[in-house]
Amino acid sequence: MLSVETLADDVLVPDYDRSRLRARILHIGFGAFHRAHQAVCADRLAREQQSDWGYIECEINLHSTSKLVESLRQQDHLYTVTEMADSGKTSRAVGVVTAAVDARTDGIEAVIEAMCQPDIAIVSMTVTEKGYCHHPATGQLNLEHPVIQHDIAHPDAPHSLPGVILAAVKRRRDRDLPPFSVMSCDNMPENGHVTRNVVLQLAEKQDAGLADYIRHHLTFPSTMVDRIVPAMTQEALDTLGEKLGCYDPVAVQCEPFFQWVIEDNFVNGRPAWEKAGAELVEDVLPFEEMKLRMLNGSHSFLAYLGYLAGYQHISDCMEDENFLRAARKLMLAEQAPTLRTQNVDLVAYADSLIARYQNRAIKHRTWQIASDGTQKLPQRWLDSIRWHLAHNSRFDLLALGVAGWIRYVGGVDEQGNAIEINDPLKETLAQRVSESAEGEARIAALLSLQKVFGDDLPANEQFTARVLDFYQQLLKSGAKETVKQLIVSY
Ligand code: NAI
Ligand code: CS2
Repeated sequence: MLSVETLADDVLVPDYDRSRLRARILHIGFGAFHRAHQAVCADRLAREQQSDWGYIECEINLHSTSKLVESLRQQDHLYTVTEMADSGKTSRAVGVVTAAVDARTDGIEAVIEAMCQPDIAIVSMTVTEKGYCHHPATGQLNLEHPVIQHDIAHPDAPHSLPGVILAAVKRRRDRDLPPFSVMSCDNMPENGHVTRNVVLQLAEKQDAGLADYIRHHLTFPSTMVDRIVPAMTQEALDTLGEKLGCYDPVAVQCEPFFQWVIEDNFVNGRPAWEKAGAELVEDVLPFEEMKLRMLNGSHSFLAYLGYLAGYQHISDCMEDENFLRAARKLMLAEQAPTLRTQNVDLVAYADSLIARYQNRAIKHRTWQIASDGTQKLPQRWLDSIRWHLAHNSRFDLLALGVAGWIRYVGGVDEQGNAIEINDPLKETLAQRVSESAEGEARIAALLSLQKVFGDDLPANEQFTARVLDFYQQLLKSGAKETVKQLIVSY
């Protein structure tokens, strides 16, 4: 357990008066990313700007087995973040969390009540793409989703993110409390619009008056978030404990890089995030698109092809010259032309991404990034593919990515070992794989997943033929050779 007294001397500890903090932000999803990103920003503000913006951390995921909230409470809501560079490591204990609630142990009612504390001005979240219960291809709420069906029937005891937000908004309205802003920090294009959409669509099913209130009183600022934060392993926690001077079960490790672009649209105040490295802008979309397509798009490419090639981590992929060149080419030749970004040097951006991927001090598993592909592919690859089809331009690396994903969700690697597929549509994927013959039929079975590929892409022969070509090559020559053959002639 972490305690300030036993922390090593080189760990930065909160030097501000923690009792001055007011819990004004409630965050849903106490995952690795939030701990290393938004919470660190608030910690810097408290330390350097005497900010009093504190956090209540909440978990609403009833299927999780995580004991993080329990551990956090046991250590006075303190935990450490360690920035890892090839040149060295720096650790800090984050002190801005004032309380934590877990719906599994405390009940969802405790979460809703926490959201109704009068001081709460912002509800933010990192719940992964699937937490929004939307159709990834359209951004619309998935009304057939079991938790959404549950929340339509039980609005006062919700299980989903949109349901929990609605229950809190309703209660605050009925108690005449000021509204809060709702800020998504997940990797989705226009994440604020997606959140607003799912919340409003659920409200329409529950209480049209509430939907109207939300339209008039709440805002849903969009954000672009960036910092590579790999999932912790037991081994990483143990090794880190030696450096920290005590074992911290809530610890995270991350790269030194930090970027946060926020749409400046808050109804009830906000911290001065710009004083701790964030950018407040009118329109986040160009930033989100650039990051999602160039960073996340190349990440997913490396995840599927790299995993198949036997590379465990992103930094291992970077040691294969063909993979490095393929990732950079994908960014610059196939993603950059599709962007609306202005006044950004995209070549410099691509080079900075490659340098970040080469950081061997962080162990970012290809398997981790490969998870939830059905939720990630539309914004990372498929919109760009549509752009190329409309402009009649080359999209070979994107098509190879899709072929790699299909090969990956086939569930067996190039050595014949089972792949552990992690995806909310896992059963559907497995069924389509088992009911289709290897080759053309497999491609057709997976590309016809309308929730992911829409109606247009499966019907486009140029697209399906390209994917099939690469898929056959992957079966014949394997991922390493296929990437090599494509990149040497590109
Ligand atoms: P994590 O696995 O450590 O945490 C995921 C969090 O989401 C947990 O709190 C979990 O309980 C919650 N969650 C999962 N499914 C949910 C559901 N259906 N309903 C409600 N809550 C649910 O993952 P991590 O690393 O914190 O990443 C979370 C998200 O943050 C990513 O999906 C991405 O959108 C964003 N992000 C992550 C980065 C990273 O490098 N890890 C960087 C940039 C953004
Ligand atoms: C990764 C991202 O897991 C993934 O899908 O591509 O989480 C990536 O690490 C972050 O977006 C970097 O900011």
